[in-house]
Amino acid sequence: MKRVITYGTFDLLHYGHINLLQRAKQMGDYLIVGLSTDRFNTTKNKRCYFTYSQRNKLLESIRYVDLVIAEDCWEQKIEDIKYYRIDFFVMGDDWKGKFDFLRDYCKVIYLPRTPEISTTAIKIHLRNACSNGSCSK
Ligand code: C2G
Repeated sequence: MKRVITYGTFDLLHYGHINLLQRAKQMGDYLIVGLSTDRFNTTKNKRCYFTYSQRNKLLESIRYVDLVIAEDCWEQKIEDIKYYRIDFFVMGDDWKGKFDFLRDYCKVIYLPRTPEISTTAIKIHLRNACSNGSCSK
């Protein structure tokens, strides 16, 4: 059984996230997602719309995802890879090079991001729509 892991915040879940998770799962047979906790997100300077438990619920509903674990710090990845006997570490290529040190423990793969969508873009679009009165309340 080939085991894959990826990490992220996955706030305001969108099809760019799903594209990543789908391709990550295709690398093997079992996909683990390290989901950033609310506390860890503050260190990433990310303010989430959904809480950890809400984001966890969404991720666990995705058929590509087999297990969700908490990502609470940058330093846990090596231990996670050892503990879960990971074969592939997969991230979007906005992280290209940042996790090459994990090559000592498993294969590291960076996949092309889905370019036109992001959680930040969604927030900006909605903020602009609401400020010019075009969002229905
Ligand atoms: N992603 C993507 N295409 C997008 C948006 C995101 O492929 N349009 C990918 C990212 O490259 C990442 C994953 O989806 O691999 C999750 O993205 P985020 O939730 O933004 O995660 P991030 O804040 O980058 O946290 O330790 C790693 C960090 O936790 C990653």
